[in-house]
Amino acid sequence: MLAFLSPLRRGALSAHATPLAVSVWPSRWTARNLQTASTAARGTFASLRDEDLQKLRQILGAKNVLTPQEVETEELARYNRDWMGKWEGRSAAILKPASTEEVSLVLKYANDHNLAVVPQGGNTGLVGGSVPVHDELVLSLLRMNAVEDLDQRSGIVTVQAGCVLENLDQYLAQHDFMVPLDLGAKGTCTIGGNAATNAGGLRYLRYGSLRGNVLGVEAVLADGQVVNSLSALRKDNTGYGLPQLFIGSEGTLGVITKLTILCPPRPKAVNIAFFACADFDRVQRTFALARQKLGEVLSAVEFCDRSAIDFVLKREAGTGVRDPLEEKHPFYVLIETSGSDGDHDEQKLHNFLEAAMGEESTVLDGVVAADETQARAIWRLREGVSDAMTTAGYVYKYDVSLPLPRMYELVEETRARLKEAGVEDTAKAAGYGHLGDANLHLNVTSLSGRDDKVHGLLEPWVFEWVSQAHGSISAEHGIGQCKPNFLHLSKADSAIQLMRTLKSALDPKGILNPYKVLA
Ligand code: FAD
Ligand code: 2HG
Ligand code: ZN
Repeated sequence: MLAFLSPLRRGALSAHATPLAVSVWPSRWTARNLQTASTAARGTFASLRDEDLQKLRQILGAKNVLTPQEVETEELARYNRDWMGKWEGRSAAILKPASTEEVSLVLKYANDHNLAVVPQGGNTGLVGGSVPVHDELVLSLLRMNAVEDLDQRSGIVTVQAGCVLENLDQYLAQHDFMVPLDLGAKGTCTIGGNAATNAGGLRYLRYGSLRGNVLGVEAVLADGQVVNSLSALRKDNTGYGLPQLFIGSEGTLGVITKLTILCPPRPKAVNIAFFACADFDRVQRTFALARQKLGEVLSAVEFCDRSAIDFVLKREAGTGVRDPLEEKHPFYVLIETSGSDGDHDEQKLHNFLEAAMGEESTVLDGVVAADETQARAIWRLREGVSDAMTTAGYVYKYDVSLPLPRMYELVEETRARLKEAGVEDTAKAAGYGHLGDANLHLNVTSLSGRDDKVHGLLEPWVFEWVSQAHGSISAEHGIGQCKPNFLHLSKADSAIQLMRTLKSALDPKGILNPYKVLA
């Protein structure tokens, strides 16, 4: 960590940072918050019968099959309700396999008997993809959580799908490697869920997409067939790239049971800095300058507006997380560098700061973390926004890619729209996200709970706005049950048609995660 960086102040952050991971299951669910049921009518799937239950218990062992009749409501809710408390299904049974073979037997049985199944990892998804819409069986991968192998030379790890991201990262840390992915839900989400959603996260700028880092996938198809595409090779052009089929497919094409991932060496020197900017133009210029001056050591560039920070400060009041800067500012940029040589990285950061605060004048104020506690507290300001805006009321979340210069326009226009409709006092909009990837998270929290008027103001307007700006209506969270009706705004009809062809080839009866992605 940097010891001192003139002319920035340092050390203003609390020494009592809270842990980063969203590892505690939230208890904020109320019926008031639940979304009206999905518009998708129940498919012509069979309903679970006693003899099905008996067979599933034979396969998995009695205690690994939970039914509503036998389990506490709250225990069941963990599988039936999404993390935000927006969508809730009524699963006929929760199934907990411990091996690929058990997944295969369960799916074969479900397919033969026309029972619909929702694959589930940590259930932290933000588009309702991980919970049943009606009475689908939930197939929880959480018991399949072992790290099977790590090649210490190449950094290629073989891991079961239900391994929690943070646990995998901690395992790799013991061997000086890291997962090329980090996100606020790391304490709960699973690596299989991450691959199934092609999660982006906080280090995408440096390490790129899981589509590049996942080398191989073992998956079970709807009919129980196990597809072994578990390559541990960096280069392999033997025909179609089958692992890619499953990455980002949100559980609709197969159940991922194992993965091989290329992991980078853990950086020895990490620096975190937090800057204030006067406007979004300067935010962009700070990013451009960071790329220029920090080059290969730049590992994350995130941003938040003041409204987002206010939500975090309110939520974290009393935990020790506080505003590290003396004055309030309209925008904040978080910059992380990671490298192998601390002196070299510090020099680069110093050069960047001189330019940003001197000749280029892109930042107004800032701090550089002096130790790991301060670094965590700075990260908390950014990672805490999602949770803070979710717990403050009923949240409408939009996760979009846009051309960088237009990214914040959407937030401004949203605010203007809410104001014009006279709801700006109760519907609060904030913009934050992965600046380095031009990925905006627009969150609108209705402080008084679910509000159909606000919903009507936001949708389809936001999606259409993004489409007209040549952006994507889902940068990283996926489509789930939330956005199938808007998919056409970001995908050509011909592409959607090919997706349907793939779906019916791999899952002809449509038992895997019905009502999701393709409606
Ligand atoms: P789940 O939520 O259980 O499932 C997600 C989808 O994947 C579902 O469609 C499910 O059917 C499918 N699925 C799960 N496991 C499997 C499997 N083994 N095989 C096949 N399909 C499967 N996302 C980002 O991209 N970037 C972020 O920065 C980010 N930050 C977040 C911060 C917070 C606080 C929260 C709550 C969420 C965040 N997310 C983020 C969203 C979420 O964490 C990711 O989508 C994550 O990858 C989901 O993993 P999971 O194990 O919880 O999957
Ligand atoms: C993040 O980057 C996550 O913090 C969550 O992707 C974003 O909750 C959201 O809208
Ligand atoms: Zn994100």
